[in-house]
Amino acid sequence: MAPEAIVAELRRLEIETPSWGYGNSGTRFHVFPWPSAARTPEERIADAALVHRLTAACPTVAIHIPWDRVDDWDAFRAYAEQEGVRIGAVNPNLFQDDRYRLGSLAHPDEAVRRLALDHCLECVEIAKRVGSTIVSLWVPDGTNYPGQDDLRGRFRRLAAALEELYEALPDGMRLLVEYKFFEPSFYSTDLPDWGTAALLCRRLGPKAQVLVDTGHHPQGTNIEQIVALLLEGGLLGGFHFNSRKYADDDLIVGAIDPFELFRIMVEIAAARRDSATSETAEAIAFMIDQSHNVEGKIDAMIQSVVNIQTAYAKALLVDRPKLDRLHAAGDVLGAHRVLLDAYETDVRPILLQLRSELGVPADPFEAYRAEHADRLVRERAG
Ligand code: LRH
Ligand code: MN
Repeated sequence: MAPEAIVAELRRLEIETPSWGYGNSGTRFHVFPWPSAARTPEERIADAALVHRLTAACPTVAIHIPWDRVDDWDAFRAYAEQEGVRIGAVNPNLFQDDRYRLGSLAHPDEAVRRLALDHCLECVEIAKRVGSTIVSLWVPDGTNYPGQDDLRGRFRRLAAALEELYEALPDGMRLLVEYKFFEPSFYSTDLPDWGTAALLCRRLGPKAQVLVDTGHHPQGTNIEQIVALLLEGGLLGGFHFNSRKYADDDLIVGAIDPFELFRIMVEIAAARRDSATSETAEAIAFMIDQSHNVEGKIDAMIQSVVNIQTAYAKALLVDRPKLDRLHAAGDVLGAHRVLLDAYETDVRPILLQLRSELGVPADPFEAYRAEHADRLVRERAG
């Protein structure tokens, strides 16, 4: 693809940032406060809007309930739009209530399942109020010991709850189902992998699709193959981009394994060129889900956006016709080297062209540090 065509494709790449990525966050060991970290839903929106002003690539911000609960959703929506962003995916929270000890939607007790489902249904109502078209659901449920509960019984309870939630979705709204192979449960997880998520989404209907969080797989998992299969099945709804070395580390996307991120974006670029999968591939929600424990929040988010744009630009450079020819010829290394050629190409000139066309700083990371970092520390002191 020619550089100007790649710039045109990059202009269409919208990346949603997570409100929770702008606040102080940490591990169970400690939360290190960052002087300019956002403290309120409004400050988190303002920081997301600043990232959008500096990159022109992040027009929406995901919210998490109750972390971002406000009294007046109309005013909150208006504030976001006045700041230049829209509210994106609404994320229910099924992991921070004492009553969820044995689970939420899969809990043995009907009353607790009702409580959890009512929270998810409230998130559908919030999505309607703020103009969001996505409810992004991670179900943390599971067990810690063999025999603790009936694994098929838990699945049936989860499926029944999701059916009721699905019925509440208005047209035009999607339910993204996020899987994770372990944590906070350490023996079984009721929604552990893409297969279980796909099974549930097929049962629910076309408004339900699978969300791939890149930190939610066992070591060694071929995530780009999962992405390819979900695209082939019309089931890939979105991503929670981050990276990890060990477990669900939620580090900056592309920081640990940029070649993996490139391979994922290669599958997306290919699917967008294929009429059999382009509709699904065009509707993918590219969302970031990270926790910035020892670094600045806004500059970390900007670096994440740059890493995703870089990986996608390299993916768009893959010489498809040559690759198809070498696939047909069975030229193993010839085909492999077509990907290497693209991956090893410096796309920074293309990204500079993109930013000049979009009227944003040539280096948004440095622009943030030079023009905003100290101001925010002063404004948020005390
Ligand atoms: C779970 C998860 C989920 C969010 C949470 C912040 O690990 O990825 O997407 O709700 O992180
Ligand atoms: Mn996630």
